[in-house]
Amino acid sequence: MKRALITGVTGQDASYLAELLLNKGYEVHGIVRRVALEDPVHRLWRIRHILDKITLHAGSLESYASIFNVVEKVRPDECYHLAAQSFVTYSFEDAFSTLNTNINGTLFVLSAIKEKVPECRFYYAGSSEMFGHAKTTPQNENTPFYPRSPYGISKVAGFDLTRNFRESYNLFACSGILFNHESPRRGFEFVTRKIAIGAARIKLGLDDELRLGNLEAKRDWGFAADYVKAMYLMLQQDDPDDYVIATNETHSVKEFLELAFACADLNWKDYVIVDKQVYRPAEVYLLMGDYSKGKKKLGWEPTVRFEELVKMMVDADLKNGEMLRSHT
Ligand code: G4F
Repeated sequence: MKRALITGVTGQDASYLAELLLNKGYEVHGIVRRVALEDPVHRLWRIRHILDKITLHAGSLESYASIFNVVEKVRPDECYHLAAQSFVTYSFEDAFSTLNTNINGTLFVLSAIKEKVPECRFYYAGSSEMFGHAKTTPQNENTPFYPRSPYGISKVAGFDLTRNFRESYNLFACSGILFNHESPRRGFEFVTRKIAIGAARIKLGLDDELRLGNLEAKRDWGFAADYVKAMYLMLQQDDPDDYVIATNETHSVKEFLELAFACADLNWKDYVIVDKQVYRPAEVYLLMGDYSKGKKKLGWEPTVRFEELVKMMVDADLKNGEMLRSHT
């Protein structure tokens, strides 16, 4: 039985990845912060349904010792490093902790693997935020990085560390350059979920407005459960490599908004307030990924497109009245 270790196991992607790996017969281990173990109702909701099938270990990306101990104990065949401070807005508010957690955390995981289980295959969660103010569209594996936030900068550093460990120590280390990927399990701070919940709360009479930032920004949005399949496939290849994972479509926040509110039979213009305070100090205006390398080498393709994704998210939140009432 293969053993997988997932950092950031309480997150959206990890919840889908853990399900996928369990279905494939893996023994699944996850690293979580101690605070999450102490508050399972709020912090483990995405993996509640599989808690009896996976093993959780307390650890922190801020402590090499804790990561080292878990890697030594689990001795994984595959490690999926998904943990990060992943909210771009927050990275402007606290660049120090974002850079510290994301860069050192990646270095700690890579170093522990190099020391204890150099044969372990390693996946790094890169991001389309690394392209930032890209000079060309669509972006592929050869597009130069131009990150526009401390988060994007931290992800470029993690990408470089991953490549460096591959080239220096012969680790089987891959980076997925994943474009935005969403689902009904998306965190509440990201724009897609904020819109889906906002539309549902307005529909149920719990709110009468929704405050958003830049509606003109364009993103390539896919379905998270599709994207974790690509992570898995990267670690099953003969050689380690880096891959763009995307849908090759781009849509504005405004398009998402229009469609989401229409799914709830609402007109967004009656409720949405554009608040300049929500704008970022530096915006990424346009992202669209060319996933042809992943399609050719991994045989990967997205199965859920934009309209279906928006509807899936809004429908899920409309059905979840109890959660909506407690959400502020
Ligand atoms: O949903 P977002 O916060 O996602 P963002 O910044 O693109 O980053 C996400 O995707 C990356 C992959 O490319 C990940 F690496 C990263 O960890 C994260 O998952 O914002 C999307 C767009 C931005 O242009 C933002 O300015 O929506 C715009 N926006 C407009 N109003 C808003 C809002 N974003 C948020 N979060 N909240 C708003 O009210």
